[in-house]
Amino acid sequence: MTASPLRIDSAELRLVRLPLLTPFTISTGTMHEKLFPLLTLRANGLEGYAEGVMDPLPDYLDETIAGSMMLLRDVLIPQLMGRSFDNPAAVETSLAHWRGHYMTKAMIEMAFWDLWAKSLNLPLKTLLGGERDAIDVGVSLGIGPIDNTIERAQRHLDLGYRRIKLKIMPGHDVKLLEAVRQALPAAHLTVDANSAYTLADMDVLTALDGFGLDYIEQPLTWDDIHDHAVLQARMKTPICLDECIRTAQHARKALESGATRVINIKVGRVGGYQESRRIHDLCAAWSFPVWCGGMLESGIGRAHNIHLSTLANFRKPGDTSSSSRYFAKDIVNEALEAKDGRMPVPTGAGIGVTLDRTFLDTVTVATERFPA
Ligand code: OSB
Ligand code: MG
Repeated sequence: MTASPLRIDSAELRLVRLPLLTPFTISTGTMHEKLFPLLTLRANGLEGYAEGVMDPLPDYLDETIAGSMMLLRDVLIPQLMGRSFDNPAAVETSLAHWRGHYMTKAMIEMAFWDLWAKSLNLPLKTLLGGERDAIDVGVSLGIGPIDNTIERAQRHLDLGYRRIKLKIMPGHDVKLLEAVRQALPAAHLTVDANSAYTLADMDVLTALDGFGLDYIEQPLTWDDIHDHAVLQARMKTPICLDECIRTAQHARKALESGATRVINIKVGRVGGYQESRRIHDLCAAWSFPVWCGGMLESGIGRAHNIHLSTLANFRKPGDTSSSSRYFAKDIVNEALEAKDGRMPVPTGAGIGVTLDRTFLDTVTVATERFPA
């Protein structure tokens, strides 16, 4: 395949607000709506799309929507205008000078991959080296009353979802798991604490070993790999890192120190597909699996997550469940719906989904165009 360079001639940055069908509660707080920046890059009459996974406030990780949009508007997008890139690696190199801001840089890298795949008239998964036509998915269930959580877990297992992830926090952990495990003895269960515990909670954390969990996701502080290594040495259940892993270097240190045995890769969290593939390959070399997490994305981010999940070492079900679980209406025309716990990979060029522009306009809070 021979690709010609793509010259970025214009861009659009929107802030989009989609109401959530049900509020989503994790240890750090409750989300009532999905607010996100949506980036369009244009070249050769084609458009590439990506959405940002940062929250309004720095409560999951340290990036924010306001900070991200400032950086995109004032620095990153103006630097792209009129420039030609041979491939995604050249885009990544052009962003390498800037420290941190992995979610913000991911938006540009991901939108370029979509554009590049469209210019070659290929599905993104093909360019990434993915094989599958559908991916295994589970669901992530927010914090709620125990009875209601069991009912939701049962309903999603009945729909065929391959694994149930329960959000936990201090005071909402061992009792929850006793009840859920009793009701669902054979289910693939995991928990995600979003950094709510410390090593002072060792008794509660080691008690989680008794519930046959596939793994325990990000129990400790968001940027503390070392303490996860201390904890893993005391637990049988594999630790899965999410927040701690922003780069392949973080992944290497976590693997070498014994802090993790499975990694949740979110392409929007780690700066894009190239860093995602490095983390994926590194885990494969250690014979540890990865899986694809989610951030309640719209159809744009959801389609990106699906393509990433086609790589071979995504060996555990991801969080990319049906769009209709989150939104009454999505901003893409194509349905992204799982059947029997399998999410089909969109087959069109690029990410394979198109914007419903009429609906998108009704949920757009602000739009900026480049050049202005
Ligand atoms: O830790 O994986 C997480 C949602 C918001 C913030 C953090 C996380 C999540 C989820 C939801 O678990 C996954 C999804 O359904 O998209
Ligand atoms: Mg998580």
